[in-house]
Amino acid sequence: MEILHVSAECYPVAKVGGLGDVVGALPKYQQSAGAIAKVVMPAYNTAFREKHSYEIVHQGGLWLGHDWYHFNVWKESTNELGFDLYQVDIPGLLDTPGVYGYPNDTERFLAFQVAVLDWLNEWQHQPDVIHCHDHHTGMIPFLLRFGYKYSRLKHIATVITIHNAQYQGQFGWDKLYLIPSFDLWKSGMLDWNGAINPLAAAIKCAWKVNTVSPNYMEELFRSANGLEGLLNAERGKATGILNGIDDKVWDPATDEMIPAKYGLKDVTKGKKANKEQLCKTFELDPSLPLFVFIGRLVGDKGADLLPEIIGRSLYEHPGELNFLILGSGDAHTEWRLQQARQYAGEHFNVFIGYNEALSHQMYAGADFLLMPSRVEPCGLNQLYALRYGTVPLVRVTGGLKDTVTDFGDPGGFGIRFLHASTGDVCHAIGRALELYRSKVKFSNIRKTIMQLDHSWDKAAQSYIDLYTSLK
Ligand code: NHF
Repeated sequence: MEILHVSAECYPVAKVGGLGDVVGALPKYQQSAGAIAKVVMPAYNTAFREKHSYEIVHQGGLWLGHDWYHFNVWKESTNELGFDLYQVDIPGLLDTPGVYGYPNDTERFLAFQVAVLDWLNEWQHQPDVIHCHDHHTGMIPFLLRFGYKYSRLKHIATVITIHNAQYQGQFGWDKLYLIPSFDLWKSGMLDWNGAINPLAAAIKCAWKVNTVSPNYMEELFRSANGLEGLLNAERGKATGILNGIDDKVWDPATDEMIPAKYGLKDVTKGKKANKEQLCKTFELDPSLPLFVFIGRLVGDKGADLLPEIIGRSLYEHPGELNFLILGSGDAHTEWRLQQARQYAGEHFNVFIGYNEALSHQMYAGADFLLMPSRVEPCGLNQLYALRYGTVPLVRVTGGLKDTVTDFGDPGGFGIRFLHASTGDVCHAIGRALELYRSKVKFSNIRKTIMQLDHSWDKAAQSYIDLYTSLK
């Protein structure tokens, strides 16, 4: 079985969020499970591009409305990712330093998808399954089904994975002329609530629809930013498969990015050494429990609550805990956190930006991870935290509900709360402090969580089973 993943992100080539981690890991594990898995993505102008060599495997051209673009498909030569990586280079459109956020994103990703299909149309080597990820690749199932140019490819099964239904890529009907190669009477398949909606088109046209945790799929049936009616209509082909993590990149015993590596047997000692390093760098008190938040500082993740949570917790538990935050996003939240530094003195610090090595050090050195997410389709951070013996405090939503139990329940290990509110999070922090004080219980929980298996092995097989059911 041969699978081609089509995605806007793939770690380590280009990553904005969890989508990049998934597409950088899943194909490796699918290969280990006996399938052939490849990835095709845009060729952005990134550091990765500079450092690697490529061979051109295809050259073509496409019309985007009235504009003609040349494109090349490159194959990365060293194959160091553990799978074949193809990149679509469209000079003047895709060769941007960043992934998203450009005024012509609609045009950029439409051109990317058309280039992928034009290439596949002429390639001898066609996959059995095209696995699309999120709305940036959502036009592919539509074009494969209805694009008259692509009749050679119609037999290829398509799967769309929804990583976050908040983003659907809608654009106006005035841009219909940008979409090539289909009869206008099929345009109803593109429509949802009066706009062209690539995610809706994918849900309508893909052979299977899935999302990244079973509970998030249940939530989507109830409310999916306007797509719930459609998802319910397509219920028969919808499923949820829990993401895994790359347990080779995220391995506390071998992680090159953390100062003191620790094995599964020696949680406490290794944790202490990492925490001391981290607290030294960020001028925090290493004798206190350390709570961290890692990720995008946006409303979906509940990051706007952080300044208040920190202020209130430090007031309620003076001199009893530290906070450290890593991330970037909403400018106002960034500014409020930087301001909070002034009143929280030695008990709080923040690093605004993206810093991969620091994120590893924080999982390794922290005692608790905060995830007050309003929306969390799967969440990978809680899984990284578990692997590094850091206890997650999570809102019971999406994949967080599927992966974190509460230490108050028999056999439970994390801390769960109901609402993305300061009150709920602060209450959870109070419970965390109690747990921290019960030294033996806390240490046992750490040992337990480090041994949970969240690798991709299981999910990779579930995806292969899903593809097999399509034959
Ligand atoms: O884990 C990868 C990620 C999810 O919850 C995460 C999210 C975006 O919001 O599937 O995609």
